Amino acid sequence: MTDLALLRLDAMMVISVQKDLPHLFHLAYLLPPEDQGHKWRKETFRHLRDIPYRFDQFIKELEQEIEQKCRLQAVSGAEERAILVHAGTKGEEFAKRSLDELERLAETSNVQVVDKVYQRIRKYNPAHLIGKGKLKEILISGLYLGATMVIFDQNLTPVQANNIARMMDLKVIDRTQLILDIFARHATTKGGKLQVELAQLRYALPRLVGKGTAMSRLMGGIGGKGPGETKLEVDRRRIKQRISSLERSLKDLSKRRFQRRKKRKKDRVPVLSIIGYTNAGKSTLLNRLTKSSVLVANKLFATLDPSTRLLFLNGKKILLSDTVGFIINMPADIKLAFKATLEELEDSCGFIHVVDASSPFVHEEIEATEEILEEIGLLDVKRIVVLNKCDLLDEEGLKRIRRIPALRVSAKTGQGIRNLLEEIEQNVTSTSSLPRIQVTEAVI
Ligand SMILES: Nc1nc2c(ncn2[C@@H]2O[C@H](COP(=O)(O)OP(=O)(O)OP(=O)(O)O)[C@@H](O)[C@H]2O)c(=O)[nH]1
Ligand SMILES: [Mg+2]
Repeated sequence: MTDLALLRLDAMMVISVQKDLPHLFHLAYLLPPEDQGHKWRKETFRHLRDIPYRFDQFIKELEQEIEQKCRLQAVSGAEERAILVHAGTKGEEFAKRSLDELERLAETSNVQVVDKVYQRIRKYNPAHLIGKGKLKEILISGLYLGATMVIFDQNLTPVQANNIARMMDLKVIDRTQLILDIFARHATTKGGKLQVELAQLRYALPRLVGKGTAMSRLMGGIGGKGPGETKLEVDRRRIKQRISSLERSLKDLSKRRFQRRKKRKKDRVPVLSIIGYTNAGKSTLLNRLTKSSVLVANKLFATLDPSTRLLFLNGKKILLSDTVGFIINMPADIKLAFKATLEELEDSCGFIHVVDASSPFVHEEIEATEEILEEIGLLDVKRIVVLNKCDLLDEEGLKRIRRIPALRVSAKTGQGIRNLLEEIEQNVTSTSSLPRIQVTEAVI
């Protein structure tokens, strides 16, 4: 069946032979895509004359039907067409949510999603994550839908990634690589770019097993972006050298940031960091509070480089710092790309935790943010929780957030901002006099 798909054959026939004579005729062909249906059919006949089709006509009709059902409107500007795959243990609702988020991530990276596949599994297969049968199915529907890549919601080990890429004949990436790709697109400062490149190379290194096609399929990135085809064709040694040199440059930058923060500390200007789930409206809130114009976009991970703005509150100076958003299942390798943000967080006397009140997953998003804070040891930092986008709430939304103890605001309309400013003022007065964390030099 894989050959049928990979070799672009209309049909295949296997004739078994017994005592030098044809015995059975097995005919296999691909079926037009149906939602839950089978992707292929196999029929067995005793005699050739039993085959009830006129072959040329049969194939022509089949091809027409396949083409009709597959004709998807290509999204203009999309660089790739991808099938998303979630293989999980947590049930359908979780999978659906996670796939929706993966789709938003893909779209942010200019990838058109042509299909989403969910497979419930009890145990991950160490060699290729999910069963070979399912992979073949994905491969065939990829062919139908003109997919150019498969994106796995689960992170793949180097072994899994290589095996799957070999089987698929399509580009194969995972969630981490997708997020790193977005980071690479969105980073603007020198430091941000270096950090993302370092994270990409560290992720790529154990996955480079040779110079075969499997490698370029794994490493090509989206539309050839990412670490870049040529860069990845250099051998492991050169990558390792590049990693060391990136680490050195980043250390220098980190030192400089450290000096800047030390000075800030000396000036005793308190820093409040605006944190929260990606796309919650952190940058919009920063702009609203400080009348500035930091980039705002309806995209995941629009902000990648922390930017700091000064806020005057009744003559008092406060620094507000915009940060990179968090996401559920933040892969460990991504955290490297967050270095500057993490340093900024460690230095803050408090956080403004912005929550998208209009998200159907508002509770999960709060939880994800708190989990990450706990992981990086900053859960005890004083937080002002702000439910943003309240202008978008309908009745159901209002019900959902009823019990969340937080300020209700809209960074867009300005609703509730006065209350927030008061809250900030009170908090900063009570905390800024006791610097929370000793500034220490960060090590990469
Ligand atoms: N309706 C409404 N939209 C908002 C509000 N605040 C932000 N938005 C929109 O939400 C989207 C994301 O806003 P950003 O400020 O970029 O969000 P962010 O949290 O900085 O996102 P990242 O930097 O990508 O993590 C943009 O399209 C904003 O216009 C609000 O109060 N109401
Ligand atoms: Mg932002």
